[in-house]
Amino acid sequence: MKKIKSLILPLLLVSLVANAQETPEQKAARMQWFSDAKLGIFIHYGIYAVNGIGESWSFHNGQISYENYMKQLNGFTAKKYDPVAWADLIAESGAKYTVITSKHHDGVALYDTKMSDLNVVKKTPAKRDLLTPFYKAIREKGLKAGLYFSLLDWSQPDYPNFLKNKIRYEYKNDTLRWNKYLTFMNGQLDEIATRFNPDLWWFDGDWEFGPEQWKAKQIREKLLTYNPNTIINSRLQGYGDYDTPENGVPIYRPKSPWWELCMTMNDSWGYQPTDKNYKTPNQVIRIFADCIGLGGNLLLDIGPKADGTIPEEQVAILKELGRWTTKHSEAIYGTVAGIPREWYAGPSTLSKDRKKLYLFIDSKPIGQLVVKGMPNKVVSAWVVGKGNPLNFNVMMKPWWSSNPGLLYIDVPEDLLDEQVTVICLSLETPVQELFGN
Ligand code: H79
Repeated sequence: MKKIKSLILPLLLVSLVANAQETPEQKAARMQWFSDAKLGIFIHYGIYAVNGIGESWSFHNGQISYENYMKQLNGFTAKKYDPVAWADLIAESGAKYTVITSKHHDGVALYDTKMSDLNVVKKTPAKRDLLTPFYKAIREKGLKAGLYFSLLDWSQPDYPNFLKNKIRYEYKNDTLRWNKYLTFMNGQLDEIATRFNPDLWWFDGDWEFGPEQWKAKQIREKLLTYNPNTIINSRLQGYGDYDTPENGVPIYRPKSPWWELCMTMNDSWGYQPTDKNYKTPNQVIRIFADCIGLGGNLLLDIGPKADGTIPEEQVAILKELGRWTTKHSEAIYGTVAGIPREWYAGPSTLSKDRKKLYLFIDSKPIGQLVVKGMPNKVVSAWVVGKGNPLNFNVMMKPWWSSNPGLLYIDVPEDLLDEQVTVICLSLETPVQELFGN
């Protein structure tokens, strides 16, 4: 008994400390890398790439039978999978973190889970754990590593839901069986936490049950006990750290100070060769500017092929994004949300000391740029990534008026970027925090 007590007590203490209510300052410190990172790359890699069909949803919604969906296991080779090349490309894009599917709703784990045979090591010709070498490569690059994990598992025999019109059992009629599922799921969470120690947990599929059923609070406490610095997305029934709008660009600033838009490059999360509806690099970059201008991050998705190669359209977008983020890095990383659109009709960011204002010019200007209503005096202006000084003048500011007037800035056409030009205004005083950023 004494022995057991001596084991349990330290564990209890550690968990109490980890779960003690965080102060806002402590939370801000935990979230700091995420706030500064701005760009992440999401990876949906799974057996759905074999036929190039919808990830998990295709069988759930009856577009393909479960049996035929699972036949894709036999074609998942990962033959040309090169995690170092993936990490290089992700770093080149300017992303500071990545989130990869450890297991989608179809239940196929990308690592050698001991909780079930349904994993790429046991059930596919890939025959190996694909996550470990990727995590190694990502961390060697100094990037943060996140993991996507589906709470729901439509393949697990003890999970109540299966197909859209076919359930295994009614949850409330068999809580014993549900608890078996929770044991299984928590077993996988324990494996992932101890094996990979993610910097970020990206949950999905929480909508099928409520916080009490998932025991969401306990999940959160457990993950923070494993790693007090980890970050959890919002899809844990109210127990996450930041908001995750999906495929919808916010127009107004979201309420949460931390948020991340997850977005597909075409209309698919996984590899679907028939889906050629790709956003152009220009569209992606402008959406990215919109996100960071509103204080958020962009988690941009790629869907590798079953052999592990990344489709060329996706590579092209990442490379052009990389050119642009490298050139404009000072306007991106470590910044905060910019000034309101009433002041400047485009996205903008501010340096942390709020004395450098970055204006994103996301279409070709006719005449001068104009900033209206900003009381801070401009000391100098230049083109980011080039350094050319810019002329500017203030009009309509009578000496007796408190109206800041109109600030006009010349932006010569030959200085424009092919995608989005960024100019920096160095200010005499910091922009006031009027908008909660
Ligand atoms: O992994 C990708 C998608 O497979 C997965 N999340 C991204 C990152 C995803 N797809 N859809 N969803 C998540 C949300 C789905 C919501 C719905 Fe519903 C499920 C719409 C209809 C069924 C929830 C339940 C909302 C309405 C009912």
